[in-house]
Amino acid sequence: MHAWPAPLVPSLPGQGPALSLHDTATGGVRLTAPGPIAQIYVCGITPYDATHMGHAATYVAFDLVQRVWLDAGHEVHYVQNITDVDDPLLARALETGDDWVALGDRETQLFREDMTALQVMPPRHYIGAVESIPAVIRYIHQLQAAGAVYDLEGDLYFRVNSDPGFGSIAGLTPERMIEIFAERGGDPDRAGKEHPLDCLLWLLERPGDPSWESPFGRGRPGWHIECSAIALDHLVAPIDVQGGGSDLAFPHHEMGAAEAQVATGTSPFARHYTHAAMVRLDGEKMSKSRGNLVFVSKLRAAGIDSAAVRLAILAHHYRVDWDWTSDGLGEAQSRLASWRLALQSTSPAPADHVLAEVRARLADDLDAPGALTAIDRWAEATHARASAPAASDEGSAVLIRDLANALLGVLI
Ligand code: 5CA
Ligand code: ZN
Repeated sequence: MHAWPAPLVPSLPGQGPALSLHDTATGGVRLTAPGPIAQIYVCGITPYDATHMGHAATYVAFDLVQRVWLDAGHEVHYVQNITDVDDPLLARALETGDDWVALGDRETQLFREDMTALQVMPPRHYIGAVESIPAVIRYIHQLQAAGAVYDLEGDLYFRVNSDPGFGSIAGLTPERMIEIFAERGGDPDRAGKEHPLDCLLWLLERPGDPSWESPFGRGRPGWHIECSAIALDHLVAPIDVQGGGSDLAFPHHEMGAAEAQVATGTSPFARHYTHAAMVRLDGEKMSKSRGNLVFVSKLRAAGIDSAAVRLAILAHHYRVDWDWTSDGLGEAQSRLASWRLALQSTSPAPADHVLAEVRARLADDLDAPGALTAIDRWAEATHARASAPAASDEGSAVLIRDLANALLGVLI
């Protein structure tokens, strides 16, 4: 699939520091240590509805990872999937009478437009589940060769315990794993499974469902193997970061990593498993299944500046759950107006230390709120000069504009 156009990223003087990032598996913040090429895989959308603020916040968080790495001098290989065939997409198409392909194409295109408006840098490879079926088949063969697969009435299951590391990412008790697996698309109670947590690799054709030819019979891939196969097909394990929202830590990332580790014999699959917090509306997780959604495209259609939407997201640390509110958007709009006014000042305050501060804040586990505060202070100092003009520092306004754009993706 094609991704979306890359925003222009201005170059900044010097180089940023190495990025420290939270890792769910170890429960702490650690330095990322990519080679010249940093490798990241971030789980993409299931395109049965438009991009909501929760999706936007997750992709903005990982966009910061890409921007900080680029600023630190790395080349970044970023891969993202589109779950363009899966139960929720097929169910929605059935409900609305849409063709499931047309529905997926339409929502994926809207997502591209939303990401473009939000200045999210595109992945280098943007890969659909359907187009990755040959890769899925290859990795299922590798899992079979490792003795990690069994057949249940034509469906193929992965033995999660064939990976000795299974369970070490989310760190849940067996009871919690089974509970959450059932809530998030799993089938712990299916009769005949060797272990309740074993997960589907290949689902034999069901009447009315789309299906593809394979050596295992006509059918379609399971969810977790889709992401493992796409990641392994375009990146080299171990990758630096596996990312997504916190709702993916278990079972998706746990099971996907186990599959990748058994298929390649390389462990870990990722050095960091990093998860963005959940965005809520009125205290409830924003989710397509609940329907409590604020769409990026609706805000755009209402004429809201996407830079303000991005600032409203960045005002929250990516690891703290938060509520989307119109007050929060209003604050972001005021902040943007204040920054824009300061940029037009005839005597902007000095800015060299702001670059160092924004870099330091972002490199410290993506402290975007701290980075915004550093620019706020510069804007306040500039506003204060308006009443008591000081020697002008014209280059500083250009530097602020460029660093807000390059590091935060905010077009002032
Ligand atoms: N296609 C799968 C991943 S392979 C999927 O989870 N799709 S999704 O459309 O449901 O979600 C896309 C991304 O947005 C995922 O990383 C998910 O964790 C994240 N996400 C979903 N809801 C929220 C929310 N309310 N807040 C923050 N992130 C969210
Ligand atoms: Zn995924």
